[in-house]
Amino acid sequence: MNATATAYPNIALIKYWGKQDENLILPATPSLSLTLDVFATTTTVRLVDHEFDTVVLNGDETDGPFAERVVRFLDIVRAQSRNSARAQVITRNSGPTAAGLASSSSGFAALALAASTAFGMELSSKDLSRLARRGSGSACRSIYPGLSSWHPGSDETSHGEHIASTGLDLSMVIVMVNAASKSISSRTAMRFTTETSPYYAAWVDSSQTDMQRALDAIASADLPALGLLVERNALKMHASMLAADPPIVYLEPLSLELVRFAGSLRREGIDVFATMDAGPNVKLLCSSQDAGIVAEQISKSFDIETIVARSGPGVYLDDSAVKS
Ligand code: 2P0
Repeated sequence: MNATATAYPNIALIKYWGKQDENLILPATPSLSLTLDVFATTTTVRLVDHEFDTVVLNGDETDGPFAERVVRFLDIVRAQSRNSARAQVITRNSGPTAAGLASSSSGFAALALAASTAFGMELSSKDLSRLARRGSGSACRSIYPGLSSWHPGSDETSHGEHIASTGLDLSMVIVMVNAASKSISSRTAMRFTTETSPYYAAWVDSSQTDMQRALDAIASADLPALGLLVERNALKMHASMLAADPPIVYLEPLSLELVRFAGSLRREGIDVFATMDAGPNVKLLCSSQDAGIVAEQISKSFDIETIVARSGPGVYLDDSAVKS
């Protein structure tokens, strides 16, 4: 069978940074994210009569670390489906790859749905999320539209969950500080932080409280309360990385300038809050109503590209491309 699936990246509001189990990809902390409506990944999986899997990323056949991760993921799908066929995987990111813009979340969510379907499985959202988690932890949240959470637990219980929408209509203004691929993968950086940062235990500890407070702020549709938690949670994650050995410095001077700029917009009455992932790019969380003003204010003060992202859909099959 062939199957094609599309998924969108999610950006964490409360971050996943650190694992309890590297092999099963079980997180040390709870996390919360917004799936976006930009930078989709579309992936086709085709079962083939060959001895090897092949991987085509953005038009080029590849056999580097990304392809190795895809093959390891296909091994999990083969074991679950009891089907030993090899596959051709053709995947395309419409946004930058590995630039801290969550390409692995959309990538492994799309691959989980395309591969499980091509290998003959029909998984529930929960089981699809558990499978996507094995490819990349954050991918388990891109199964769902809009807001979703992910809790630590066992292989059975650790999966994404959709959070019903409340009165909040959230957007993110993505500020492209640098679209180049990161110099150190988030997986390796996470491991260095876990193993060497003296602040890691404090990070894990405070994540529990941040998560509960963020869920409460969402339930009461309180954007300022949510936003302040989001900004501080990101800075705490980066503080834990900065203290690792070797230090992990994803942020650039402009990233920090943009954090300050969000603060100055707040003083002018706009509810906008910065968050940064494993890269220098800054995402500004705000209401959808304010997203245009925020993007305009950035363009006036900085010579830099912005992209307005709204709440996006969960992973879906492109039925027209599914063939027996
Ligand atoms: C997140 N990030 O919650 C956090 C915040 C980056 C910073 O999830 O090792 O690519 O494949 O499970 O999912 C990036 O890590 O790591 C990430 P693996 P992943 O979105």
